Amino acid sequence: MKIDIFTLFPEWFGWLSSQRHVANVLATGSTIECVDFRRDTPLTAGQVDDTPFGGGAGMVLRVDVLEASLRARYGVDPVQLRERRRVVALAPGGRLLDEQLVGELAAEPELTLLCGRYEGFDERILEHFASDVVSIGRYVLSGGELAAMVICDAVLRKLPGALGDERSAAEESFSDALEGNPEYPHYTRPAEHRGWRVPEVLLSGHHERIASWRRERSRERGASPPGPREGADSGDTG
Ligand code: 6GU
Repeated sequence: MKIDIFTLFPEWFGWLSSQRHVANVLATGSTIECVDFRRDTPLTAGQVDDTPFGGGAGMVLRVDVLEASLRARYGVDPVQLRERRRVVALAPGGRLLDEQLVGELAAEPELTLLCGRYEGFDERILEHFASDVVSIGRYVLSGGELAAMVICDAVLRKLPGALGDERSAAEESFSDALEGNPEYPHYTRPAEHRGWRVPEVLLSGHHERIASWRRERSRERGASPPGPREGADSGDTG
């Protein structure tokens, strides 16, 4: 998979590329390349943003700047680009990233991620250049870079060679093998710590019982997602 990331902070992605499972995938021929869209701006002094029409706080990324950068990279009108490859703009109000979307993106041979900053993108970028607008949750980050890294992490670990043990991806949370449910609980040695015992079935060596116990726990977790931990301070002072 070839991932291009349009960002004002290309150096941040060096850290991502050095992480073990990402590095493993990059060693198999996948790439993460960053395009600093300040480099291709047609404006003076590296300007990429401007004040919003209608007034208000913050700055907005300009459509002409993104167009120049996409054209310089791909040599085509960016309006046509999204017919050839997914062009994903990262914005807090977009489609929520989930395992389904991660799977869709992981199936693409090439991806383009657009990272906004400031108050966000001029709407015409989303309307005319992006194939998808994606959010990683209903809260506001200072820019799309961390969201782009989340997407890269989640997508690349799906690819062959990312994980040491290929089985780890098959039965992980939200996989088809677990009917889309979260993963079952894991335990390791010691079998008892401060009186907290590992469930007996896991020590039984009985593979079918273990498998069915795990399926049940996974289903339970899917049916009732966690709230605050029992006994933990909720921070609610009433
Ligand atoms: Cl994709 N961008 C920004 N700026 N904030 C976010 C987000 C994206 N997803 C959640 N919050």
